[in-house]
Order: sequence, then C-alpha cells, then structure tokens
Amino acid sequence: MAEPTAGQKPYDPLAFSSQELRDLYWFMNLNRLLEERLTVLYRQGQIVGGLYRSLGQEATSVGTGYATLKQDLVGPMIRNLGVFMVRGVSPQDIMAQYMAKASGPTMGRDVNTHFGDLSKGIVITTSMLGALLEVMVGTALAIKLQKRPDQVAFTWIGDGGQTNGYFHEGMNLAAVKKLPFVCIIENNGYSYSTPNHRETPISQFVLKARAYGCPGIRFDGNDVLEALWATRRARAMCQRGEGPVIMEAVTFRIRGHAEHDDAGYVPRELVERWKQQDPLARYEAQLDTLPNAPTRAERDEMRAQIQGLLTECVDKVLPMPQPRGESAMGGVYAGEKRPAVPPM
Ligand SMILES: Cc1ncc(C[n+]2csc(CCOP(=O)(O)OP(=O)(O)O)c2C)c(N)n1
Repeated sequence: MAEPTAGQKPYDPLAFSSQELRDLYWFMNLNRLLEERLTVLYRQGQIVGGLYRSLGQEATSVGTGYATLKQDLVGPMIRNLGVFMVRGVSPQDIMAQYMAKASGPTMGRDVNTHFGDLSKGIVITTSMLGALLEVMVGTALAIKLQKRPDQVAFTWIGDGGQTNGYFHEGMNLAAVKKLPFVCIIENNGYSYSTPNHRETPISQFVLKARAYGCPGIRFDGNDVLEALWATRRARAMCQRGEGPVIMEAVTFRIRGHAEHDDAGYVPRELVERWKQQDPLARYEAQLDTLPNAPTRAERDEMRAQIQGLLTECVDKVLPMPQPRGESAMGGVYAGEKRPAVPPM
C-alpha cells in the first residue's frame, strides 16, 4: 500500500493555536498510554474479551475526532479510543468497560468500544462491520430533516468494513439526499489478515467518492495536524450543503487485529517501515519547529501527568465488582432502569 507522501503539506502548520497543539499532544499520548495500560491488564487476565489497539493510528483518531464539534453526532469504531476521549469519555470509564465492571458504561453487559453516550454525541458502536455507517447515515438524515445546519454526523470505518453492502447502500442514500455526513475510511493496510490488494482492485479507497458523486479527501493519517485540517475541511463542505464527504486516512495497523493475534501474516519489513512513520514521533518533531508549541519540558510534564492519571484509574477500577448474575436481565432495553448492583 502507498505510504504517506513526504514533502509539501497541504496545510499551514503555523495556523494552529497553542491550545490546539497542546490538546492534540495530550490526547495522542493519552490514547497511546491508556492502550499500553490496557495491554498490561490484558496480559494479567483482567480484560474481558479482546483488546483492539490503535497503535500507529492515534493521529487519525485524535485529529479527526478533534475536528468534530460538541453538537455533532459521531459513530466511532474499535480503533477510535482517541475519538471517545476527545469527546469527553474518561479513561476510567474505558477501563471499566474493558474489564466489564458493573460501574462501566454498559454495566458489564458489553465490552471494549461497544458503548455510546448521547450526552457526548456518541452513538453506540455496532459490531457488524459496516452497519454503523447506515446508522450514522440515518442520523445525518435526521439532522437534515430537523434543519440543524450547525450539526454534522461522522463515522469511521476500516478498509475491510467499506467493502460490504452496507457501505454502498448507506453512501448512496447519503449522496442522493446530500446529507451532512462524513465517512472516514481508516485505511490501515489490513482487514484482519486480508491486505488491501485482496479487498479492492482500485489503488485508493477515496476514488469511490466519484462513484457516489460526492467529494473525497485523502490525507496522511499519521500526521495529526493534517487529519485535523482535512476533517475541518470536510465538515465545512457538509455545512455548505456539499456533503456527504468520503475521507481516506492513509495509515497502518502496527499490532495485530487484536492482542491475541501476532499478525504473522504481515511482512516484518512493512511493519518496520511504518514504525518509521510513528505519528507520535512525527508530531514531536513538528512541535520542535513550531513557535507556539509546548516545550519539550512541558511535554515531559504532560506525559508524567497522564501516567499519574492512568495509575489512579487502574487502582480505582481494578477492585470494582463485575455485575452479579441476578442483575443480568435489568437495564437491557432502553427506558429500563439501571439495576442496583449489590457489592460483592
Ligand atoms: C459483518 C462482519 N463480518 C465479520 C466481522 C468480524 N470482524 C471484526 S473486525 C474485522 C476486520 C475489520 O477490518 P477493517 O474494517 O479493515 O478494520 P481494522 O480492523 O483494520 O481497523 C472482522 C473480519 C464482523 N464484525 N462483522
């Protein structure tokens, strides 16, 4: 697959405020360091089910998520912890969810990123690949019917996910109705063990935008500033009635599909090449050149703060109880009251 193009960038790196530069640094590190903690917990047998990391894809999640506004509605996928956190979900809730704790967002009834929070504009993730896109197209249709020109719906989908029928039906409807909808195809090279060239004969996923008669934007998914800049452009297009927009983030999945998968089917040289494009290292290098960026000492301090916060979260969440069997039938349907969970 094509690697991000070096050289001339389409955006002006001096156009970002120092607050934006700091926030992006904070969330990219929070994303990475939280997943490192979750990996330790996984190896200790504390995680229920799989652990789906986004190592190497943090810039895509954080940059695109940061471009969304409070009033927007987002449907993130398993590689998008960054989106969840940018929109205000706490690392503590994410840990509790991964460990199926009764106090977690789904009260231990589901795990990993299978949760939402409408108070933060997050629509619940749908596990069946592609189905979330249709839900989010429906959300965009509701936005249009309610005449809310300030709102846009966003979703993220993998290169594998976009090969199925849901994608076609959803994108077609969104395009016909000119909905305020942004679909970010996170092209990380592989759909589980299937490489790009066995998913599609076309060279770039963004080319599909032409078939739907809508704009397409391809961007370097390992450059957080480009991800933010490109998604803001897509959002503005939607607000001008030029949507929907298909975006393609060119990035790479450094780990396997999940932590149980050693990704032996991915050539090691390819992984090594992409490690040279690490989004955090690239952002550090960019920050060194920007006059309004946090200094190296400030960045060290931010990372230390994140580590402290994560240690507190682990200490707090680990002893929390999982739900008791008797509570299993409660809180399953909308409108039902959350069951009181007795302590263990
Ligand atoms: C309809 C459907 N088929 C199969 C699966 C099992 N499955 C979950 S994730 C995945 C691979 C997804 O690949 P991709 O969309 O490229 O996203 P990535 O994991 O690379 O981020 C598969 C096959 C599923 N969830 N839904």
